[in-house]
Parts: sequence; C-alpha cells; structure tokens
Amino acid sequence: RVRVRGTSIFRPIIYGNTATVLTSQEKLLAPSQEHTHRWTVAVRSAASPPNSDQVGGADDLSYFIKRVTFKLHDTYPNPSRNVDKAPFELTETGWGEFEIQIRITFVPESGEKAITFYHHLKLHPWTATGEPEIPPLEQAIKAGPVHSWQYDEVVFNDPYQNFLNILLQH
Ligand code: SLL
Repeated sequence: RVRVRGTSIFRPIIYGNTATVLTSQEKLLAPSQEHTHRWTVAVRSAASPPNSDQVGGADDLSYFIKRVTFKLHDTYPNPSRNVDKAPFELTETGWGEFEIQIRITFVPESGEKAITFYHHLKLHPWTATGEPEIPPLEQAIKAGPVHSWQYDEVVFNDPYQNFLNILLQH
C-alpha cells in the first residue's frame, strides 16, 4: 500500500433533495394519512449529465463510494437507512422538514475515513423573502417540485496508488 505523496484529487458531488406534494390517491396509499409529501434525498455526481443515474452510467459513484447512510428523523421507522449501491438515494413520504445526516463510506481500497454532511430536507417552496412560509397545498401543487441541492468536493490527499488508479479510470 503506497501513498502518492503530494497528490490531491477530488470528485465533485451534489447532495440534497427533491419533494412533491402527494396526490389524494397517493395520500391514501401512504403509511400515514398525515403525510403530505414524497421526497427523495440523494448523493450524486456533479459531473454527470442529467438523466444518467442508471447503474454503470456517468452518475454511478460506486467506484469510490461503498455506502451512503441517510439518518432520518426519529419519527421514521428504522431511521438509519443504508444504501449500498448506486443510485445513492432514498425516497420516503412525510409531513415535516428536518435535518438529514448523510454519511459517505468509501470503498476499502481507499483507506479513507467516512465523511458526514448535513442537509435540511426541504418540502416547501422557496420564497422571495426567504421567510419560512407554508403555502396551501393547492398552491404548492401548482408550483411543482421543490429542489434543494448543495455542491461539494470530496478531496483525497496523498491517495493510495491503487485507489488513485481507480479514480483515474473513471
Ligand atoms: C417538525 N422538527 O416538527 C420537525 C420534525 C418530522 C417529520 C419533522 C415522519 C413521518 C412518519 C415525518 O414526516 N417526520 O414516519 O410518519 O416539523
């Protein structure tokens, strides 16, 4: 196991969520009648074109990510959810916004420690003033899906030679 000293390599990622209001039919099928939204939280490549999230596609981060753990609010059953293959995302329904802990574990060849991000699950539309304001559901349906994403870079300093090769092959 040889480290390549003085080398630094990064991979651009985005993490965050999309959310939509449940239709009345979807509401009936939800685990609780109090649920108002369906949301997806995800870690994706920032370098990939849209709609390329199929396995083996440009958005398949599994060549360097082994697992993403999404830690949900304690109101959810089994709040710690492991996703062990791409796409690294999780879809749920619910009624409230909360902080999601996103823990990324890297492939064993990397010898890297896991890293943690925090994302505030966003269900309600952005407002011009930034004031939290929950519109009536009818209005939220018209406004369409809500998106909240953050850009970041995962930096590997002095990477192991074999891990560097893996990164450079993708
Ligand atoms: C709030 N502090 O009060 C936040 C907590 C929790 C949201 C929001 C659970 C769904 C279920 C759900 O939506 N929790 O498991 O039934 O707004």
